[in-house]
Amino acid sequence: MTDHAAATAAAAVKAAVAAMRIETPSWAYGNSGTRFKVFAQTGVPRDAYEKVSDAAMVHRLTGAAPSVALHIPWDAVDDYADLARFAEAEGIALGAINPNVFQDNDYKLGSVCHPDAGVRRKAIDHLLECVDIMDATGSSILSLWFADGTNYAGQDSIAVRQDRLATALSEVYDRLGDGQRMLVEYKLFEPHFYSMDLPDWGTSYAHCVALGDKAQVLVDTGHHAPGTNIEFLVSVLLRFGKLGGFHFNGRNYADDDLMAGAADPFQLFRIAHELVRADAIRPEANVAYMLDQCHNLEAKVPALIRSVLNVQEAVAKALLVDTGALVAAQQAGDVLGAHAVLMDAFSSDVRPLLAEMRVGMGLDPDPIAAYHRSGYQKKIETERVGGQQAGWGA
Ligand code: LRH
Ligand code: MN
Repeated sequence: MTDHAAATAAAAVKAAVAAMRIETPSWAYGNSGTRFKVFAQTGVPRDAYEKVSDAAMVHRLTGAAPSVALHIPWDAVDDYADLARFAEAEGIALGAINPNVFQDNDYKLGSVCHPDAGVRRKAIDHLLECVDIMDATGSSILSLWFADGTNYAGQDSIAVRQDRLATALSEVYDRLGDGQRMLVEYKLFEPHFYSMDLPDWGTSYAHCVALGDKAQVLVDTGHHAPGTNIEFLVSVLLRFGKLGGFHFNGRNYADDDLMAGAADPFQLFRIAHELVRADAIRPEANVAYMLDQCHNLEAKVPALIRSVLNVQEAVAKALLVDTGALVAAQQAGDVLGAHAVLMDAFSSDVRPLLAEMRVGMGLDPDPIAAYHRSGYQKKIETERVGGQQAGWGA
């Protein structure tokens, strides 16, 4: 590749990564853990406003995280428009609205799939309330995840629960306003261990097709059976225009919710490769790139900064794939040659290029170092004393 071609390619990578937006999750700033223990951390936010401030700090240092997703009621406030104004003043926006129909005692046997019509009504009303919140915050995404499922064969009718799910989704779909859409997340197991009513991309896809254009599939990278080829389903969903967005995180075993790219950076790269090939990185492609993580041991704000950088690095490597050489090798049936083209890109060190990109954006080339130099961690640990630390309240 000539120097000029290399410079042009580098500029294109920097421009594409700089334009990418990665939404952080409010709940990642709060305390989290497992059923064994939640290790509270000093400096953790006590309310949605402080979570927004932490998300704004991630954006200030990365320039890539201009919105924060909310989870209701974990982020419930009296005045959502005021919270949106506060976020704007902090330099970010409020993003996807996540209803919570998995923590109320009434939802033991499910929420929208529950055998009892009264419980289903309660759940649907909460989903509708979250669309009202979208109207107040200016959010365009209703991000739906249902813990609904069963633990033993015969516990309930798989088919009847699907009817209940379809009925609920359809009522909420009809409530969506202009510019609003619903993303339907699936999960193979947990908290149920025989059936989940939305266990896989196919079930979510089928419901989204039945609903219409405003319904798309949300791919949480931690929600698949071990060995699942996630980039394959991503490619298929893109082909059918039904890939609404991601919850990026890292996992080794189950829904570990570790930092994106920390456990399997090669998988994140392969997913990014399918996104780049489909020209789906640019904001206009309308794929919602979001993180969904829990920082049970590590400091939360720097962990989210690290995760944003990991996604940027995976995408930058994918943008470096020599597409011409790849297609030529694929057409020629040159198995090793084609694989080598991809591995060349994956093996390239994109960190200097991304550091350059940040300098070009007026940012510190090393956001993690900048965070430690900022004194922000000390500040929040000193200021945020007393009150009820945010968490999952589970
Ligand atoms: C379920 C899930 C879902 C969120 C929750 C915080 O495992 O991925 O996206 O509601 O985590
Ligand atoms: Mn998720």
